Amino acid sequence: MSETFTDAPVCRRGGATHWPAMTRWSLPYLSRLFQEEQLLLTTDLAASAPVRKMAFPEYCSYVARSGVAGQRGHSFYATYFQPLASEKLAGDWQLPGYENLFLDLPSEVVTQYLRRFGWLLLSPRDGKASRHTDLFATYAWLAVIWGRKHILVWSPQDADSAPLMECWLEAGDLLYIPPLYPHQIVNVEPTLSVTLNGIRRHQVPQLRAAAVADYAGWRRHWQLAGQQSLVDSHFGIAAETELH
Ligand SMILES: O=C(O)CCC(=O)C(=O)O
Repeated sequence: MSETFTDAPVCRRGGATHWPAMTRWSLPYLSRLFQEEQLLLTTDLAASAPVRKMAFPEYCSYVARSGVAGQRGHSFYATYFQPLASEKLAGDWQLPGYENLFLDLPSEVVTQYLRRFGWLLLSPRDGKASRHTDLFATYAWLAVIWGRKHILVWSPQDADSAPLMECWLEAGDLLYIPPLYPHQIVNVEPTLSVTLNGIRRHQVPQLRAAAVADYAGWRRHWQLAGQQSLVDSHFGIAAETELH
């Protein structure tokens, strides 16, 4: 299903409540599933480099402890935990139906896309992403599985003014953030969410410009996945970079 919607931030209350993840993805369940995983932790998902490593089960206990009354100062946040392409989670979550041209790529590239543009975000209370815009001028959707987030979104044209949107996102809620809209997120409770970046047809020129402007970053992103030339041709980036 493809959904028409304007390029403005939109919160869809209860948009993900039907996902099996809502009842399945408890901390003990995920801890068992990813017990071999090592996470890189940062103190600000949007701004700081990783500061330490932690085994996934240990991080789950850390997240749980942060929710206990009187416990403060749990600010480590796991970066780049990207299991959306994982068979272990398949069927538990759904694409919300926003138009997304990455999904028109061949299936092996779509798998790499889900790995590189999809995140399972597991945050302790107070885990944060300071104000930022998302990579390569992509939009993002974000669904909360459990917990609560405080979110501010600014208009790109008016980024120095008051936020355009303030909302508290709760279990089952789904948020759409358009490309280049600055946003800031604080997890006010231990929170599990899923986010995926995508691109709509009319946004492709913005993606192309951003990818050409940071071609080294774009290349790193897709070279690791071994799919760079295919993705470049799909979005007309190959033609642009030949000109520059
Ligand atoms: O939800 C969060 O905690 C941060 C997510 C975010 O801002 C992003 O993935 O760009």
